[in-house]
Amino acid sequence: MAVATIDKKLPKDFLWGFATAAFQIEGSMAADGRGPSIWDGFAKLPGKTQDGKGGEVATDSYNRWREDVDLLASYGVKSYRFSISWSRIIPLGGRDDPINPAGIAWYSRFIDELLSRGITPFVTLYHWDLPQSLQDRYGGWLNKDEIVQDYTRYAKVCFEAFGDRVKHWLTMNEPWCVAILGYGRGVFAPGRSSDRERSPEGDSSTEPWIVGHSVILAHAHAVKLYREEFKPTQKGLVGITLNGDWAMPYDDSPENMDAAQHALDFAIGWYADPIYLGHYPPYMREVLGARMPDFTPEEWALVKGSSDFYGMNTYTTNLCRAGGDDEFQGNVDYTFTRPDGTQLGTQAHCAWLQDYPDGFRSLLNYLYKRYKLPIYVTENGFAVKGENDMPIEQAIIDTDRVNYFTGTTTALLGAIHEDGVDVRSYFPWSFLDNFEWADGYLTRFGVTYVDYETQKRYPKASAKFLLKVRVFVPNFTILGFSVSFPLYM
Ligand code: GBH
Repeated sequence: MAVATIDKKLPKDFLWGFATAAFQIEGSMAADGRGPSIWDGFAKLPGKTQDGKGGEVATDSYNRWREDVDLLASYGVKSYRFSISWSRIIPLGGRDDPINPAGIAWYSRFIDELLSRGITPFVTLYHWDLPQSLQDRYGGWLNKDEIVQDYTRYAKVCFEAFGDRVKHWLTMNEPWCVAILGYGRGVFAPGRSSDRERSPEGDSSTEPWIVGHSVILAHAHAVKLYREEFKPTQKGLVGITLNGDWAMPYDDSPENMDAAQHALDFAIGWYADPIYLGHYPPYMREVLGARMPDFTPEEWALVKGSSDFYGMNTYTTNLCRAGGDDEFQGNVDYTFTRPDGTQLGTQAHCAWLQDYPDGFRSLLNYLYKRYKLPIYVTENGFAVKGENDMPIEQAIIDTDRVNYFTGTTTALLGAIHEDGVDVRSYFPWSFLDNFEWADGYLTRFGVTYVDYETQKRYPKASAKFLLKVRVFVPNFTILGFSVSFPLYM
């Protein structure tokens, strides 16, 4: 590990804090006039979540918001990334549907509370919880013309209501997941897929690409609106955040070197190339042909340059081998097992996640070189294997997560100070253990342990690691346990 970088701190105006999303923490699905979202019903269908549980209670943050802000403040964060629930603001979702003043009032008060504690709100407009009524009326993201207008109106209502205080906006969280997991694999709401055991309808060969297309356009229209009508007075930044993990060739054979780039094209380039460079990755067109919807020249003009920064969510690194028939990964095979049989890193609770900090640094370099914009890291995190089965006092000594964050923050400092990458924020996922989508509550990503019986919050050892990176606190105590970070001593 690059120990030499640890005497350098994060830049002074660097935004760091923790991230969450509305559906994963709020609960109170019927409170104050909220309308249903596509995740409300989907999570309750048999077999959709591992524990059969949905978002009814989650971490009860709709009620416990004061306590949550107190806890955030105690962690010393500068910023907090959260999302707004569309169906709390416009319960039926559509451009002619009524606005819900109670929903606006809730977020408004929450934002005021953050600001009064010196915490900068970093707001996601769409983190997967589409109003159910838009799905029912016209198929949600499948219907480009309708959804673009409805989403843009929702964004407008938010800019109007909160933009005097919110200066960092994310239009969308991880459109790859919206399209591929929602309409390809069918594991996320609305759960459409060609797999008839999973879904009564859907076409995984066409729908994900249509959905991705709609998401890009909706994003671009909202950004245009912000820049024209709000930015001149509100002076904020607006962008999109994309998921994407580093792709490393399995070995140095030419086909596996190509495979790594193909993986990046399908995971990241699908969205980032249009938005930052103004074209689709040629390899995607080659694989998808006419299934890839194109933009008109007017649309291309709107899409290109439609993000003020690169929003980066990243968790792991995949070793990439040519071949396989997983089109959603660009027909690239992923593994964590090196040719010599060793593992890339520490295995997380989720099969898709291993700890590999060098990959985080490589990805930062790749994105900065290719897209040439400041990078905001808006998610990064780790779920400790078996954490949910441990007694609380053991779970909160989350050594694998501390190691993970030690690695990524060291890589972050290296990228900033040694490689010259312009990184402006770092938001570990997540502030709290929460509703982990198809995993239900069995997978815990939080730096705060949530006891779902009592809703009591317990800071884990990882909770204050960033404060340490910033000011080098030698060690600290949580619930009577002394926690130390050897790397920084
Ligand atoms: C983030 O996605 C989400 O933004 C956040 O809401 C979530 O809680 C957090 O991660 C932790 O999971 O094996 O084909 O199903 C992370 C990006 C991309 C990671 C898809 C899991 C699984 C691919 N995710 N990936 S697949």
